[in-house]
Amino acid sequence: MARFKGALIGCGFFAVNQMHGWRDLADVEIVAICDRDPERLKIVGDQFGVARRYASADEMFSDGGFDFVDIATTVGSHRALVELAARHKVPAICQKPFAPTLADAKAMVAAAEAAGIPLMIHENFRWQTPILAVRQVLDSGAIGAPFWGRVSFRSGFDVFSGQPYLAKGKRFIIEDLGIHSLDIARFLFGDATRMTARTRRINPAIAGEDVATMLLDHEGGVTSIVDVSYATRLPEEPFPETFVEIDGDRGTLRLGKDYRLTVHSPDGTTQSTVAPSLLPWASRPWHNIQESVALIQRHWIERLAAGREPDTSGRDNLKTFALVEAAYLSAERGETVSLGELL
Ligand code: NAD
Ligand code: 89V
Repeated sequence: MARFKGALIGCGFFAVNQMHGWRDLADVEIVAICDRDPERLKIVGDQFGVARRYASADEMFSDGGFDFVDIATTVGSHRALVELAARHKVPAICQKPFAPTLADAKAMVAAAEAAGIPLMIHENFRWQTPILAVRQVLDSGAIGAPFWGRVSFRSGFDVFSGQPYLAKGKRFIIEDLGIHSLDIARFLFGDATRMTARTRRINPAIAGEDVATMLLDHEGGVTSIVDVSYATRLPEEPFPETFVEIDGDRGTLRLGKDYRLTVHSPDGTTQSTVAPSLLPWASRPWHNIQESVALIQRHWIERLAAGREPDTSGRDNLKTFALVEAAYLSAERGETVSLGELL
């Protein structure tokens, strides 16, 4: 029998990856699923053989019988569902983006803390194999102390066909994708203190910004650039690869196309490929993201078993989400925003 029984709310486009990830974990069984759309409930329930199916999260929680809940709905429902989990004292994972506003996100963290339940934000990009490889180089000291970095995601990939809601929101790329890149910047360079951002909308068919350029000051003295675009047409489409450049006081690191990692220092220059594995259920080009879903879910179970806070807990992710808010504020005002004003 599985040691951890889980429930999942939101059986949409991305949840299928999460269901695959759970199925691969020997200690876990998803015993109940919920979606207000009967078609999605049937598709996912049939594909993964889940008998308990609910149109209402309230009813699912009232019936209970699970040790954690995985919330895979879009942002508008995150606060209500995390608060529902907290009322039932059920540990919760919530997809990014955390919440519609920072005030909502803070309320969610407070609700989880008051209920004494762990809350993890499904911020999976820092769990990508190439990003973990970059972090390993930094930790090894090979390039010395970093003083400058760039986290870059520039693409012309049509994300709107799979996720049509992305074309409709007033906020787009920073809230949806930049949030991952900002979290990677925190993961590699530490927490940020100040943000300066500029945004553009190039695609006239969408409501939000599809280009953002952000300058961050980090606590340890690193200056970083986080730049994201869905309006960039390149000869070879890199979706969904994140490129990273880091200059340290001993050398440099570059993560480029096709997961090529170059590390240069007085010890020499090494080149390697730090590609993700193609899991049996994954498909290119999404496999990098899909593998990171499996890895973050394994991390959740390990920390749940150990009674320890996950790395991307709600408390931690407030600092990533504050960077999103700061970027929008900075772009709107044309000013630098101090994170201290928000947290
Ligand atoms: P989607 O619209 O395809 O799926 C969401 C599902 O949730 C829908 O089937 C909808 O009916 C259901 N739902 C919404 N509110 C509900 C409620 N209150 N009760 C029950 N069911 C409800 O969306 P998606 O593309 O799967 O995205 C879901 C979330 O995953 C978003 O927050 C998105 O940003 C995130 N996402 C994360 C990654 C990642 O790499 N971490 C990638 C893609 C999407
Ligand atoms: O990862 C995500 O959150 C996705 C995508 C890569 C398409 O931006 O929404």
